[in-house]
Amino acid sequence: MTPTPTTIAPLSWSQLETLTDYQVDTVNGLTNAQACLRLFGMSESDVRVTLYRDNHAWCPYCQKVWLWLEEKQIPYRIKKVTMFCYGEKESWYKRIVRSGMLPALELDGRMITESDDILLALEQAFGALAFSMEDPKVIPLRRLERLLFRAWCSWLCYPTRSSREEQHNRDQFKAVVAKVEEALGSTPSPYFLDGFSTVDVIFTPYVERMNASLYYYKGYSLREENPRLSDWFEAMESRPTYRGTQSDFHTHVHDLPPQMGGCWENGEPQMLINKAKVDHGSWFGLPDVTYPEPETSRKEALHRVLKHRANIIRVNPADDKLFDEALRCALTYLMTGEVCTPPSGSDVALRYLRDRINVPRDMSIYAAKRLREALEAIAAIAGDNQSTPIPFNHRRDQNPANFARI
Ligand SMILES: N[C@@H](CCC(=O)N[C@@H](CS)C(=O)NCC(=O)O)C(=O)O
Repeated sequence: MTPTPTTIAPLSWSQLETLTDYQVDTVNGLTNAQACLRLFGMSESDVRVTLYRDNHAWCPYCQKVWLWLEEKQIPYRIKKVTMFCYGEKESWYKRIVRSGMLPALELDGRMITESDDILLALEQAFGALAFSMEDPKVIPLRRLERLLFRAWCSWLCYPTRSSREEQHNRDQFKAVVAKVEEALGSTPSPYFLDGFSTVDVIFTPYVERMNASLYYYKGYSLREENPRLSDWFEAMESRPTYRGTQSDFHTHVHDLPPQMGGCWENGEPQMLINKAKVDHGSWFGLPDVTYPEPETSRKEALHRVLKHRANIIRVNPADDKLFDEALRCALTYLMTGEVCTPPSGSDVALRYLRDRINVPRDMSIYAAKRLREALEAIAAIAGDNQSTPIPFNHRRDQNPANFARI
């Protein structure tokens, strides 16, 4: 709903600064995407590990290793690298990993690539995460995860010539999901084995991406249609480690196409409804998150925008002065609920930013929802023009070179 505009002036940047005291201890606090060093209360001399992961905190194989390290509380450094579809790969990284592939991990000076090999090496050095990757209980579940991955790709990433083919791919995927439901139901815990373990870490990245992409491109809600997976997601969301790595629907559905070589919409009525919700809101109530919203979400969103505001304004296609004022209108609304009229023509600029908030790279899931909501509410006063579409073959509109490496 469009709020009724008033004539109040937007707050100044210095007034906005007084409205947030949001702070996180990136080094010793909860799991977060901004950290470059994680110590868990230990000292820097205890660090034996460096994780090389993508700048966007999006790469699924990186998320697997990241989550494992956070769960085991292994002190580590993080070095962030650009993925090909976002910009130029850093030459220093290509010198250590020629393919440029992520993740990579340095353990006691030894470089390791391939996420499974990384987890095996970490297990050897620090012990297993409840069960070893090679435990006879774990191996069939690892195979099941790959089976699910392949069924998902077959449905999502190839165009179909008929509705029969589409139905066939959907049925194939759902048949594997039934096996996952059975595996989850075979223990009393909501996790795959008796308690949380490495198996849950292995399933997390792609099940999260499946939930988002099938909702948006196929009108199928993995999390809502499968009771065991629903309980599993809820159990995962009870863990601050997972919450810190968790992305949202908007980020995933627009990051996946260049990575996967395309994602294909089926055009069905439910799909069209879901797509409109993810792209245009309301972002609350989407099945990408179910834990309650933290009280700090608005303050977090404001804090993150303030920190990067010069670059946010610079990369926006609109005139800097116009966007500066429009952005302050949106932030004033975010923090006070007061509605100010944005400059005319700023609808496109506000929606450009709305469509480029990346979770968890920029902020956590609820902070992003609040910020998108405020940007859209103020944009709607200025007009109904949409921003330049998000590219499908690359995401160089998100080139990290435009932002400080923090
Ligand atoms: N089998 C590898 C796969 C890793 C992988 O595919 N990484 C992708 C990102 S998800 C990558 O680094 N691509 C190069 C790039 O995008 O820059 C593993 O398990 O680590």
